Amino acid sequence: MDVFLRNGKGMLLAYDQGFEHGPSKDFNEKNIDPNYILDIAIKGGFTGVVLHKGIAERYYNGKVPLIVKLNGKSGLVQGEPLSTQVCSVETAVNLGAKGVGYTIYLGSANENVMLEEFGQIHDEAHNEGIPAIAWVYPRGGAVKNDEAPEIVSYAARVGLEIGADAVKIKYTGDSETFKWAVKAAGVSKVFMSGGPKAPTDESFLDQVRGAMNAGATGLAVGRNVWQHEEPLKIAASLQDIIFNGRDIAKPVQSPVATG
Ligand code: FBP
Repeated sequence: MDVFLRNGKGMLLAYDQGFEHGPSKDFNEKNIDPNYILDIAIKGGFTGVVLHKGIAERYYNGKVPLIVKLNGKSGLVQGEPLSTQVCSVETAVNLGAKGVGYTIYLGSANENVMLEEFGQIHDEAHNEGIPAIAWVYPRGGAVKNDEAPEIVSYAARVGLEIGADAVKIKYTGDSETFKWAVKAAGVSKVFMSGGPKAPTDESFLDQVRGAMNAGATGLAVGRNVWQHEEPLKIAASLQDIIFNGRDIAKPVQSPVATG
């Protein structure tokens, strides 16, 4: 994971929501353009950018280390979630990827398909000498609350057990419970997932402080940055927390739901 870290910490910019959510509710005139996001990735000091192959192929400029997302599903589908592979490790590497990402909907009736596919891409990625990063999102009828500490720590643990070099998990709402998730992840590096845009900058930054205080390696964020009116301003605050540890020891006053 070193290629995605600065002083052992990482800040990844995720831009796969056009596929996952569609080009309406998340997007505006500016952030619908992939060039806008790549510019934020560079100027905002991100240590990695996450793209699907179609955008990587046509827009990626090589300036920030690339993670190609290997699976995806649209937001149109109903029922137990299943996200299957849409890009090979080989194609990702040819596009310049220094890592690959894959989402597993843990707890879904279809989790077996995703766990099996991740096992394959993990081996292929390691044969290419690049990390395999698992987005482990508990979801489906069996999962009542995907931010409950015991569910998030379960996701983190599965990340370790399937060999993920890094695991991307939701915040539990407070630093104390997130510490257990980080412990459960063992040597798999933990990245907190951003989630929908928080009501205020401070409420989002508090979540990030809480995650870093708990020992997370960093943050993988999309909407809270590129939906922001001043993305570089929020990115600067994030850098200060993630790389400089600014105020991470400050107790997080009230748990903030990530939505
Ligand atoms: P955000 O910071 O915008 O939440 O992005 C992180 C991410 O994991 C994306 O990679 C992915 O598209 C999205 O969240 C999935 O969102 P949802 O939880 O709604 O499926």
